[in-house]
Amino acid sequence: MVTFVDRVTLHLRAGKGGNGCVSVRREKFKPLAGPDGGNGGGGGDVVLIADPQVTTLLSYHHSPHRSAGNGGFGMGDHRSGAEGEDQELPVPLGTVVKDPDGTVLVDMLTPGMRFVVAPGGLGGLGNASLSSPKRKAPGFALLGTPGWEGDVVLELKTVADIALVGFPSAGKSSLIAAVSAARPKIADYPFTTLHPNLGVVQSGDVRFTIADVPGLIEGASEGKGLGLEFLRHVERCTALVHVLDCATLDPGRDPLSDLDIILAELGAYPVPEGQTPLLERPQIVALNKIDVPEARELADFVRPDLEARGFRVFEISTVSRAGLRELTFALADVVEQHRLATIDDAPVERIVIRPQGSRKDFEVKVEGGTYGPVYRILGDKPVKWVQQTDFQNEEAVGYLADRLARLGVEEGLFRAGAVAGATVVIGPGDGIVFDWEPTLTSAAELMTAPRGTDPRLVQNPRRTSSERRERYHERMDAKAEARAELETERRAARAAGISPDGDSTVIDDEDDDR
Ligand SMILES: Nc1nc2c(ncn2[C@@H]2O[C@H](COP(=O)(O)OP(=O)(O)OP(=O)(O)O)[C@@H](O)[C@H]2O)c(=O)[nH]1
Ligand SMILES: [Mg+2]
Repeated sequence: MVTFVDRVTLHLRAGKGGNGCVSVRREKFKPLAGPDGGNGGGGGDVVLIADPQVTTLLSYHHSPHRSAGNGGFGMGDHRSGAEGEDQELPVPLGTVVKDPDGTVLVDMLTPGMRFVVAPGGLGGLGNASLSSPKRKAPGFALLGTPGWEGDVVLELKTVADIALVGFPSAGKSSLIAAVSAARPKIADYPFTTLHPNLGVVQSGDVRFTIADVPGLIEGASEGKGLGLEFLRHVERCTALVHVLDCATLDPGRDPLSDLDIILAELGAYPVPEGQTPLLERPQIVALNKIDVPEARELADFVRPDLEARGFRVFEISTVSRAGLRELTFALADVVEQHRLATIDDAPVERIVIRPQGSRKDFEVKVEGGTYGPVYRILGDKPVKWVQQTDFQNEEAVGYLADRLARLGVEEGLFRAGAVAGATVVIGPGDGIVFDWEPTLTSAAELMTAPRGTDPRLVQNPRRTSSERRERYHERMDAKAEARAELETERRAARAAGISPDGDSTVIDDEDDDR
């Protein structure tokens, strides 16, 4: 089985950002001279670069896992962590980058064009950067966030002005070899060409590119032969050349019926939206192999028919080079015309940025769970902030609560109907789960507490005065109840004529009340 390397799936991992540092400066007579923890370095990006020197995706086929370097940790004395090293991946011109769902992310058309396909994570801020007039010595730093991780699909679409189409062994590769410096494989068995060849033709002062595609046969649109898969390489061509074999000895084949079959197959090829269908582009017929006498006769015979159908017809031989000059001049003309016509609406470089999620900062989604509703907070910022939080450090958790509150998450939860104790999840999937405690909103800056702690997270063992009052009332009610019970018992005993021997407690109790 032959492997075609014009489509690969890359597994990418950008670098993780380095963690920020918690450090306090010490001086001889000033042991706590302010925070000096440096920031973590950013994670390296994975960058695609359109490189004219690269012609295949072969290297990515062999090693599809690529990753960029992690950022270094921040250090004391305001030293920042090192930036993670970028991973630069050169790709051929005409590479289309898609996400696994098939959405086009970018078209690498201009030489030198760079596209950050997997952005690195952010470095975490150190406690020096986190300090503010209100929070003079933070006892925490932010963690670095993970870099982008996922798959993208690279698809190579050869960018050629002219595409050669035709049956296997019609002489397409021979024609490229005859008019350009390209040296594709040529042989007299079908399907010699397994992936497109590209040649550059200089005709007068016009320079254009010409590509062949593997031979087409009847039923190619249903996958026969090599199928129509390779036609995506000619999607962007200006014009098509039908190379017709006039010297074939196959019974039942002649240039006219060959052309009809190819036309039917090309008509079945769906071009991407916004592009001209293949059959509506300029088409030229090249009757090949006229160095063979019978072929020349046949060519002369079918020529009027083809011209009557509106095709420009050239009789050529790639062996004797007959008719090649005329053909290349005609092709140069078509390309030139097309270039002049499209000069105004030159393709604007369109870079589709990776979908950024929702436009709003965050959204609250209510989901049903086994133990009541789950409130899911989705949004780039909250998810990023959670990634930056060191959950071992209460002060850092308090800082997260403040940031969420400032973004309006508390309010959003209220509006979604959340009550205290509700289950809240931040981020997609399992995310970070916690029980909602609305009191966390109050500003941390107003409280004083040792570094690394946040008083709002400490469970206070002392009862509040309202709690104490409640307890007192409860006790009093219970007492009154017990007294009423004893009273009824005593009455019952008296009525039954039993001497009130064991009544001392009741008497005591009455004494107490007086
Ligand atoms: N006599 C003669 N033979 C030719 C001419 N052009 C090509 N051939 C022969 O035809 C055969 C097929 O040529 P290729 O150029 O490989 O044909 P192709 O269209 O690229 O074929 P596939 O790649 O299989 O689709 C080879 O044996 C060539 O030598 C020509 O002008 N005259
Ligand atoms: Mg070929």
